[in-house]
Amino acid sequence: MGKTIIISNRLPVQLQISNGTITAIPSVGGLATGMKSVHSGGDSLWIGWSGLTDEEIPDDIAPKIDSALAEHGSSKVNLTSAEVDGFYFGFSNRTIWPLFHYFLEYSEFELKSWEIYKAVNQKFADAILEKAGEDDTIWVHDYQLMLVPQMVRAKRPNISIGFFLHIPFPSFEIFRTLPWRKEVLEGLLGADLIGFHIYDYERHFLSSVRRLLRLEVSFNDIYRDNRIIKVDSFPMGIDYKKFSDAAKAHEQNTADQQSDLQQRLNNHKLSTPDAKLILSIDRLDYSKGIAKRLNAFEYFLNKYPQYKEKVRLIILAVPSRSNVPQYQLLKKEIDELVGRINGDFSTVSWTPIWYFYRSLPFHNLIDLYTSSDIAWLTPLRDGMNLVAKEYIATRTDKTGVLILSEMAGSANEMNESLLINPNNFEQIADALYQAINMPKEEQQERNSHLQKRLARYNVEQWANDFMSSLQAQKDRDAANVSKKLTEHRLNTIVEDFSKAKKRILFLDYDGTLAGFHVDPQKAGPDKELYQLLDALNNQENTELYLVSGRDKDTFTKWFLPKKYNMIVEHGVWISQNGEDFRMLENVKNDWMEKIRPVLESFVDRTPGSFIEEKNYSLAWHYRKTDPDFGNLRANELNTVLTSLIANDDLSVLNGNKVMEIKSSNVNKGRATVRVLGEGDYGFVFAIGDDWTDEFMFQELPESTISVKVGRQKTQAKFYVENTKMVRDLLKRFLV
Ligand code: GDG
Repeated sequence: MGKTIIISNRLPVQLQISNGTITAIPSVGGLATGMKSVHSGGDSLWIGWSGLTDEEIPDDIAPKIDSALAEHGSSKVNLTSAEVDGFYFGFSNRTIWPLFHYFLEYSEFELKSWEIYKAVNQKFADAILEKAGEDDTIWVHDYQLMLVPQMVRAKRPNISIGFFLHIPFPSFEIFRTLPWRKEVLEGLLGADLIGFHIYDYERHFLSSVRRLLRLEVSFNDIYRDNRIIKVDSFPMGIDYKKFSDAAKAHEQNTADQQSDLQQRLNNHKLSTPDAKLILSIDRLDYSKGIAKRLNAFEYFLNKYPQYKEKVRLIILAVPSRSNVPQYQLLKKEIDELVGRINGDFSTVSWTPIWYFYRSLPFHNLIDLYTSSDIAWLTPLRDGMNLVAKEYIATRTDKTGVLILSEMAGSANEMNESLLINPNNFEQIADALYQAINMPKEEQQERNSHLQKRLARYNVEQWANDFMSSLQAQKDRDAANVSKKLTEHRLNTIVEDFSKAKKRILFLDYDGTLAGFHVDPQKAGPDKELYQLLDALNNQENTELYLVSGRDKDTFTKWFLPKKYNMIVEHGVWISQNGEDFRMLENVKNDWMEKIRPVLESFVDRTPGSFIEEKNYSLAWHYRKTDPDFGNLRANELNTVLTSLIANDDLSVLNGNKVMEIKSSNVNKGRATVRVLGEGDYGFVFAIGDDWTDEFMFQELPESTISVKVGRQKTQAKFYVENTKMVRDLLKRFLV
């Protein structure tokens, strides 16, 4: 069992330097807590930036930092201040953060910051590579490190890598605007498991992968080269016990144990016993919708003036990224709004808004949560929003109302709260009204459901769930390896090949000998392939057959001069020793008149699709269409054709992004078996990549060495990963 390596931008410890000595204090954030079960003892390591740039660390202190961090199972990545600027304040927070939160207009696409982002990601990857063993499990966190999985994978193809994104993954329409969109996707796809908070982000990600990389996606599995990458949602929880225990302890505090803030809150309650406290806590970030919330509060006071002097809004805005210009502007806007609203509405005994721009210690956070009647959280976009969960966890008597934006990931699991659209002031004002007037019993009823759920799926559960899913992915991988054509198995096959007196090789063309091309007519053989096939064809006692669904004219042009044996159109035609094609099966094609117009109507209505007409079959190709739309249309066509061809001796073959209609008694299996009957072969080999090749794998004799290209469900005995491996394998038959 290897160790677990956690990687995040920041380490879960804060460094303090004073008088030449270093202290590392563990942080108490949600992630650090959640990882406790994963990051414990000597079998785990956390890699990240310490928060101090190289310039800020005096030379004589550097080694001391390493040992201080090592005591907390941590190891640092060194960053210069220029790197922090380009990577963190630049690309991460001026490009990805706004883009992924749908603030397209704030996103800056600067080549220089992208270059620094790449270089810093490489630094993190190198730090992992330096520490990681083959059996280790790597868990990479968040949007600052999206290229790390592939960078590690490139050097350690078999290591287990998980990635979790803490922020939303935006819709394809937003994501596609990023100039480096493919690189980012490819970076992430280095992982074995990619986790998001909610299904919507997962769905957006899969859609981008299919559209931009054109990869095959089946449910939540992505097929890429030789690997299957799993995508799933894991809604992050909180350390429920910590918050509920803190709230319980808080209740027991005697008057002199109470904080100044708590005493102020108590005074407020005493002076206006029927007034409600409304709480809003966020990092000061435009995604959190603080300015809009203030405007909505003003709207509420105007719509329901009876609540003037009866409500008080406490805003805690925690300073964040204050050297990014948008954040400075936002700060100014909020300061002004608070000033104006307080100026407009205050009375001698009442200020509607209490505004704190600072970070408060944990016990003050508990003061606020436990004293507020309503938590009002209205982000415009939020990956999850843990504050909502924390508020509910501190409500020991189950009272309190949560008003939550439906744009927060947590809204998915917190249906019992009052969900609002943060742009709808009318709805927000009414929700505040409802919250103020909600009977206690109803509050308790709603919160008891929420509390049960949050207590069960806490942050530890979340982390364990992710880790076991990553482990399951590793096991699934291992289970598949039994069919992989390993070096050892290949040696035995080559030995059998050499011993056999007569050998026959059935080779599919597209997707096997040559890669796919969006335009099939352009996917002609390359020089290297001709050389390989020539050499195989010239082998003593070896018969080579190209077995393809392609039309005979194309193969005549490409291969007839080479005198390779060929079976085309799935077995309608055969050519041996350079002779012209002759019919292998007696088939008709008069049905085409009926089917062609149907396919044409699909082509007209499905941009990017086209018909390939062969002598005895018709194929509708949809590789170039929008992937979702293409699949939808393929299903539709399937239904139409099934009823149309019911009385004909026809069948529909669903290939790789192609549907082919042809005579039922023609297939590659039947054709190859007929050829096999013409001789006595001691070694039979068949290789192919798609569904139509399965006929060969099924119908050829049991002793056949059958090989599938790509790791998919198959009747073949072995698989190889891609067309390059096919060529390498065939070269082994050259003696
Ligand atoms: C990102 C995603 C996702 C806040 N003020 C103080 C304070 N806090 C603590 C809260 C809470 C945390 O900070 C904030 O977490 P959120 O989830 O609300 O928001 P982000 O910081 O934007 O986090 C977010 C999260 O990652 C996890 O995946 O939910 O969507 O944006 O725990 O309690 N803590 C203290 N003083 C404060 O003044 N001590």
